[in-house]
Amino acid sequence: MPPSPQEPAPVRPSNSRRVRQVVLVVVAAVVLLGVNVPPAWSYLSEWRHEQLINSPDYVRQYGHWDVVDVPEESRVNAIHAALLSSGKVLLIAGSGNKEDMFATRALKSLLYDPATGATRMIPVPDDMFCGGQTTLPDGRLLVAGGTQRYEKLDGAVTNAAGAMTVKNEDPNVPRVLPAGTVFVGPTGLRYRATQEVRLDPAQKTGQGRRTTVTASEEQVFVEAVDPGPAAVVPNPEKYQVEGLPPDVARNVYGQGQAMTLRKQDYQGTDQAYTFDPVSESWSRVSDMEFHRWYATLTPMSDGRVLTTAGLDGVGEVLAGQTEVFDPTTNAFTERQDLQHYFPTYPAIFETARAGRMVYTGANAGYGPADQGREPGFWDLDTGAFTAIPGLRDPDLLETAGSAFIGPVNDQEMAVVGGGGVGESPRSTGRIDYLDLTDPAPHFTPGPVLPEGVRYPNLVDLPDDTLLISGGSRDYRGKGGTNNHIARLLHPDTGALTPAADPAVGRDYHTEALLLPDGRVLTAGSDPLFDDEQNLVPGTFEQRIEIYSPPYLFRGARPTITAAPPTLARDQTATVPTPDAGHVRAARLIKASTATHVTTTDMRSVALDVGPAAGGVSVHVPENPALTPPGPYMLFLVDDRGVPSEARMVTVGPGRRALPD
Ligand SMILES: [Cu+2]
Repeated sequence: MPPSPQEPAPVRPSNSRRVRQVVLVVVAAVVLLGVNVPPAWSYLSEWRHEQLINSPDYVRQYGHWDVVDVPEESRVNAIHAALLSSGKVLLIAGSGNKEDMFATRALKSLLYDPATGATRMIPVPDDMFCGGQTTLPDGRLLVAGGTQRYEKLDGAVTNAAGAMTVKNEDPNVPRVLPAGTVFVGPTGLRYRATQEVRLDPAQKTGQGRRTTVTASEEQVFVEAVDPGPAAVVPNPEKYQVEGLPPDVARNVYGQGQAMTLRKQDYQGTDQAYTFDPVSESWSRVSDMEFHRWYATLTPMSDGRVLTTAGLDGVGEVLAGQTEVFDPTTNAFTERQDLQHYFPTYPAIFETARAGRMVYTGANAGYGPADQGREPGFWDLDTGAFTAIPGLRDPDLLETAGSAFIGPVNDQEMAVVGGGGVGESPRSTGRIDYLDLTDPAPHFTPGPVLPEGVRYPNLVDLPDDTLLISGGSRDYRGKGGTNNHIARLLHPDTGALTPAADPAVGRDYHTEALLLPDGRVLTAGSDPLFDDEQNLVPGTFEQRIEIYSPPYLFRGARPTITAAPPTLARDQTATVPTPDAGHVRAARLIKASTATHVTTTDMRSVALDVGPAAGGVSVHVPENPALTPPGPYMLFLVDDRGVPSEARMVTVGPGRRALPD
C-alpha cells in the first residue's frame, strides 16, 4: 500500500531537517498567533504528504495526479467524454443534470486540448445529457438519445399523467398532432400531449375483401389539463382527439394507459447527432427508431453501431428493442429479430467473433432487479442469449465497470466493483475475470479492491495495465464515501498494485480516458450530497484531474518520428523510430468514449513487431472483430514498459480516406 492521507506517510531522512525547520516555524506561529495546535499539526502533515507524493521515488512507483486549471467560463458538468481523432477531448454536459439549464436550453460541451490546455465551449443542439455515444469509422462522434424531459419525483407531480398510444387507421394520410393536442376520455377528462406526434399512414396488406389495415402508432406522454386527483384514471381507456372533424376522428385516436400522480421518470429523445472533429461542429442525423435515455452504443467490426436499451419517450425501460446505425447512410434501422431486455446502459462489447457480443452484466441505473441482469453472450446472427456463470456478487452489478484487460487479442475481460440495484448502500470491490477463449466461458475470481466501489473508471494503458480509479462506496457518494483510491491491475500476473491517490473524488456521472500522451484524464462526479450527514444538496464536480502513470517517470521515452495516417487490417507498415533497439511492443488503443461506467469501445490491440530499416515494422491483425474501424492511438512501448507518445491513425477505410 502506498502512503495516503488516511495512512500517514513515513518521512524520509532527507526531509527530516526541513521538517524540523517547519516544526519550529509552526511552533513559533502557534506561540505568536495563539492558533490552535491541531490545525497547525494538520498543516504539517499536509505539507509532509505533499513532499512525499511529489518525490521522485514515489512518482516512479505510483504515478502522479494533477488538477487541471480550467478557466471558470470553460467549466462544464462533464457527463460524457470522448477522445477525438484530433487528439482533443470533448466533454459533453448537455443540461448537465441541471433542470434550469434544460429549461433555458443552456446546453454545453467543452472541447479540451490536452496538448496545449486550450479550451473552447461549443453549444449542443439538443440535450444529450445521458445519451449513448461512440466513435464512428470516419472519426465522427455519434451521440444518440438523451433527455427529452426531466424526472418528476413523488410529491412533485400535480397533474395526473401517463402514456398514450396514438393510432392512425387511415392507410392514405399521415398525421401530425402538435404538442399540446388534447385527448378527451370517456368521462370528459382532458389530457394534453407533451410532445408532437407524427403518425405514418396505416399499413395495408392483401387485396379486395382480404385487405387488412394495421394502424400506425406512436407513443406520447400526456398530462391532465386540470391538476388534482380528479384526473386520475386507474385503467386503460380509449381517448378522442379534440377538434378533429368526425371523419378523421374515426381513424385517429388515443389508447391511454393509467393516468396517475406517481413519480415520473426521465424520458429519452429519439434524436441523434454527430460531432465532426475536423470542423468541430455538431450535425443532426436521422432519428432513432426509438426514444432512448441511458442507451448503449457498441461499435461493431463492420463499422455499424449496435444500439440497445434505455428509457423510452414516456420514461419506461425499453422492452428489448434493438436498432443498428449505419454510418454510410447516417440512419438507424430496427432489428426486430434482436429482442433482449437489458437494464439501462448495459455493458455490451463485440468479441473476437464478429456478431458475437458479450454483456458483462455491468449496467447503470434503471430496471427491475430480476430482469436482464445476468451476464451472457448475445449472438446477433441468431438472437440467442447464453448466460455466463460464475460471477461473484451477481446482485452487485449496477454501476459496475467492465473492460477488456491487456491486449484485446487475448480476449480477457474484467468486471470491477458495482453496487445494489437503485439507491442501495451496498457495493463490492470484486474483480472477476472472464476468458472469452475458454470453450466454456465462466467468470473466475480475481483480486478484491480494498473498498467497495461503485462507478469505477477503467482505462487500458499502453503498458497493458488497467487503471482503476475513483468511485464511491455508497450510492452517488452518499455519506462522504468517495473512494479517492486508484489501483493498477496487471493482467499478466493478476496482481493489483497501488497507484497514487486522486485528489478529486469521482462518483456518479464520471468518466476517464487515455490521452495520446499516455496520461489519463478524469472528469465529472455528481454527488447526491456535499456533506457526510446528507443534508446539503450536492455540487457537480467540474475539476479535471489528470493521472501520469509511473511509466512517465522512468526517463526518456521512445519516440515515433512519423506514422502512416491509416493502417489496414493484415497490413505490415514501418513505424520510423530512433529507438528501434529498445522497442518491444506496439499497441493500437481505440479513441474511446466514456460515460456512466459504460465504455464499450475501449480496446488495446497488440501488433506484431519486427525489424525494419529506420524503425520497426508493425503488423495489424487480420480479424476485423479485434480491430473495428476508426481512429486509434499508435504507441510503441520499450523494454521498460515505457510508451512513446501516440500518433493518431485510422484503421480501416474511413470517410476521409476515400476519394471524394
Ligand atoms: Cu445519467
